[in-house]
Amino acid sequence: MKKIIIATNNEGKAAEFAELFKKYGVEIETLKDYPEIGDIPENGSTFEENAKIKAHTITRKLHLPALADDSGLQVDALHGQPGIFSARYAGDHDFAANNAKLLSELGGVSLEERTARFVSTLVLAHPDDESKDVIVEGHVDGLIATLPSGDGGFGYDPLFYIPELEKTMAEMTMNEKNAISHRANALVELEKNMPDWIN
Ligand code: ITT
Repeated sequence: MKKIIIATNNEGKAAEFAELFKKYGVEIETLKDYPEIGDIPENGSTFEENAKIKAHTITRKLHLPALADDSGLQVDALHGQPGIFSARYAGDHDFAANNAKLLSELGGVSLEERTARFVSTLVLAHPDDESKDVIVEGHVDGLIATLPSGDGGFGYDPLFYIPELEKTMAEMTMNEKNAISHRANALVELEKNMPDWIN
């Protein structure tokens, strides 16, 4: 069976990728299966740079295909913040604190002006040749709600409201989220650009 290492420690992302890859019969492993790799410093200045850092840390150490996602929330009223700092906006991977800070920064901003998008940049990295990497991006538009709602998903999902579905992402099942999410949309782009070397 084909195996791809997903360059993530985020269990929410890993669960979504496992579901999204089911139909390919691809075996998924994550950084949790390779504790010797340790923390990867994400010191790039764009989603793409950070995704490359994560993917290449794995390919250089393991010489296996690696897929990295660098993602985040861009809020228009905050000039695109938290952006690449989404995971550590208030506290490192402290989702409750990050959501509380977002609500406080948006205090007094009307619902119509709370437009935002989730962005996901994926890098599928060749085991030994970085020139053969595939880089794609996906996004999903929504609004930042005034109160958190729902307990599914992770991160900013309880505040990310999709008007067409009248739900926050945390109120969706994983299948509903995977039908519209930034990561799923990026994966559709990856499918269109799947490299021959993957076989
Ligand atoms: P890895 O680097 O180990 O993959 P991470 O959580 O640090 O995990 P990122 O550096 O890409 O991942 O940061 C993404 C942050 O953006 C994530 O921690 C959330 O705060 C937010 N985010 C990304 N996708 C999201 C989603 O689908 N739902 C809610 N929040 C999301």
